[in-house]
Amino acid sequence: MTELRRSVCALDCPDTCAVLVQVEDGRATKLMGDPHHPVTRGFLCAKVTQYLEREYHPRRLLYPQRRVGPKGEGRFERISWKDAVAEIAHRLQSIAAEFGPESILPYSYAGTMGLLNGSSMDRRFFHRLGASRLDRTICSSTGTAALNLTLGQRTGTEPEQFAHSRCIIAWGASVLNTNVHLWPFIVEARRAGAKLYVIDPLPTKTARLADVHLAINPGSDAALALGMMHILFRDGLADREFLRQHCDGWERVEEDVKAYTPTKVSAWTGLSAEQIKTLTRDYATIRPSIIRMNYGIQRNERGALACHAVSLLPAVIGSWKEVGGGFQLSTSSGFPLNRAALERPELQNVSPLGREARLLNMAELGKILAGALDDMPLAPPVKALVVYNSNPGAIAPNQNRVHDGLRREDLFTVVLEQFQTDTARFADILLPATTFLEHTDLYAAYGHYHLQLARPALAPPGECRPNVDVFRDLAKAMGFEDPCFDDTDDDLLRQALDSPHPFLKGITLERLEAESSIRASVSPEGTPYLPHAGGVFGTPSGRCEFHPERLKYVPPKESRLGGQDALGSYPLELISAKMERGLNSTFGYREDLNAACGEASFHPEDAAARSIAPGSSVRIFNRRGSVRLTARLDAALKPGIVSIPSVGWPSGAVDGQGVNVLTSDALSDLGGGPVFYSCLVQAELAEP
Ligand SMILES: Nc1nc2c(c(=O)[nH]1)N[C@H]1C(S)=C(S)[C@@H](COP(=O)(O)OP(=O)(O)OC[C@H]3O[C@@H](n4cnc5c(=O)[nH]c(N)nc54)[C@H](O)[C@@H]3O)O[C@H]1N2
Ligand SMILES: Nc1nc2c(c(=O)[nH]1)N[C@H]1C(S)=C(S)[C@@H](COP(=O)(O)OP(=O)(O)OC[C@H]3O[C@@H](n4cnc5c(=O)[nH]c(N)nc54)[C@H](O)[C@@H]3O)O[C@H]1N2
Ligand SMILES: [Mo]
Repeated sequence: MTELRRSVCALDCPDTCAVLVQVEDGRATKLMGDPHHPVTRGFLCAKVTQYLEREYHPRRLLYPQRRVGPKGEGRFERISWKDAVAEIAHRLQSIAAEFGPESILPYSYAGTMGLLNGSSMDRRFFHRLGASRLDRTICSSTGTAALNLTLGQRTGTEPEQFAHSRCIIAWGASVLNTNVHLWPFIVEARRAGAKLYVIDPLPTKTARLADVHLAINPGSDAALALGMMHILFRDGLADREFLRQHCDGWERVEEDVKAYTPTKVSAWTGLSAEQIKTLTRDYATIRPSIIRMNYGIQRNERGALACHAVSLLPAVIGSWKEVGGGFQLSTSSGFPLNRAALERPELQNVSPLGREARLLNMAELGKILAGALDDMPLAPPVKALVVYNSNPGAIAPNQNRVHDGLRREDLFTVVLEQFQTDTARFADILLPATTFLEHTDLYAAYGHYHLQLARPALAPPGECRPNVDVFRDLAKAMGFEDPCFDDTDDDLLRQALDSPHPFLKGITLERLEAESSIRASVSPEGTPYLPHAGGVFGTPSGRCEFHPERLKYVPPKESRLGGQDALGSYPLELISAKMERGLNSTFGYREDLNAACGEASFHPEDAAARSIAPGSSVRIFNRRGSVRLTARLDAALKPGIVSIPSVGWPSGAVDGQGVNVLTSDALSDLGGGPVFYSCLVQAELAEP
């Protein structure tokens, strides 16, 4: 018997697709995009179309296991859930008693974007325990901090409106790789004559299909945005009425940007003065115009400055007023769910700590495990690490330092996973987790405004269990008696939906059950959402805020522009951006994917200077580490830049070294985010 079941893709992606699962005799045979969903529109991306291969993969983890043999070797023996839970509870209790509960650190990110399995029972558990809190910065915290400066919230133009745009700027956004469900709306706009600009140092697939590709120097976007403001104010292209009515601080910025002449900006960005002028005129005069900025722009030392500067442009030209105008980085603020009810931060008060626990930045995991943050000893040291929904052994910066930490014999590590990743290999106890097709969850989105519910479409294989169940059991085993540890999945769903905010008005579990996807009430039914048309902003002043004291461009230290002393030794800039067929490290069990991550692209000039030919084995290195890869040549690449797709599994690389051995664990200019794309390296032919 064949039937179609509904699910929602849980992968960390702006699109959060409505998925149809074709099930024959209990086994899924095909995944499809729901044709009725307004953003999914009947298709899935290259990765999720093939997700069933992952779902039924012979290397899925099926049973709880305990480490045998040395840490990191990846040898385990099967144990029962009962023993696993008892052992974890016992170890955490004794570590908390000896070193204090803050010596325990949870480490999780968005392996699933589901709210239940991502941030509910787990948070309750760690709050009640008094464990260190994790500052979840690895992806977007720099951009979030910048949007909070400008807009005071994360709202942006909905994807459906891009069809009405006539000038579209994809700024640090590789739409076809990372946000492919926006593309059909862009195609629709282009059919009606829209012009597409791509501002990206790399010649991505999206850039190659654009009307204009501006291959900007990494980390110089703020200079470009300030240069655009210079021209907009100078040439009478600014919407002074919008600025006067709805914005603060712009008068000083108008003065300050007089210094950002096209000639000066040209030197920083590597774009010609003519390109900068044409871009600016088109942006101001071909209307409606819109900016799709993605998080690629903020993974550098000047990321927040860039996001702040670019996110001001729609206010300068008044494009927030137009359907198909404005800006999108994130739509997260469209879902003001009751997260406090899900996470229960007040449980910290009844923990042995009796107060809010310290906050540790996940982008600094290597330093944390080494026991020192910026050379200040960490007290108490971290003695236990509980990892779920994340693979820091592959994705965290300065990987050698991270692996040194994970290898520590005195660190008790628990990993909840679907596969034996490069983090799981270091586990003391390894627990098998369900996939999104196998558990209940609720999904907000960061690239559209539709809230979705998924019930299990498939039975879990072996003894796989949802994170919610595991943390519920651990709470019991630790003797936590608060009734919130008895909450069922449906209790959690109802608590999350219990929000007084008008955006969620009328969205109940019953309605979600029946409709599975419901648009948040961000605007009246059938009308487009113009988040800032009326000049309402979530900032302290309630206005769009220009911060003149921050809007001063200086190139990143670790960049060719930064002129750092290292330049002599490390003259190439590495960008390890997302790949089409991967989703961070989630598909790293695939050999073809690791092979793709084992290729570095060079401009032919940079290759020739090093006697590198296509197919050469090369060593790419800096002070932090070294990787061995196969060279590719790409004449469309900007000279001075090396591109390596991210992120493979280090254990799947020819030399066991992932790209993140090269990346820095310095932090961005605001929000404590990582700086993956501020990375200088050198390359040479490898010994055969
Ligand atoms: N297929 C696929 N989809 C994904 C992911 C994936 O791994 N694969 N990852 C998901 C996740 S976690 C996220 S956060 C989103 C991210 O989605 P994006 O932000 O779109 O992804 P990135 O590849 O990090 O960056 C986008 C582009 O920014 C460019 N870039 C790098 N530095 C600069 C700079 O200084 N200035 C400018 N203007 N551009 C720069 C990169 O070359 C890249 O092409 O995508 C999600 N979707
Ligand atoms: N060099 C470089 N490094 C990067 C980036 C880059 O662009 N370049 N991007 C950065 C960014 S933007 C991000 S967001 C991070 C992403 O880093 P992570 O958040 O660590 O994402 P993934 O690598 O996809 O790993 C997610 C893991 O969660 C597991 N998982 C999925 N669902 C569940 C579940 O329900 N339960 C449990 N227990 N496990 C589950 C998956 O099997 C997978 O191994 O990487 C960062 N690292
Ligand atoms: Mo991300």
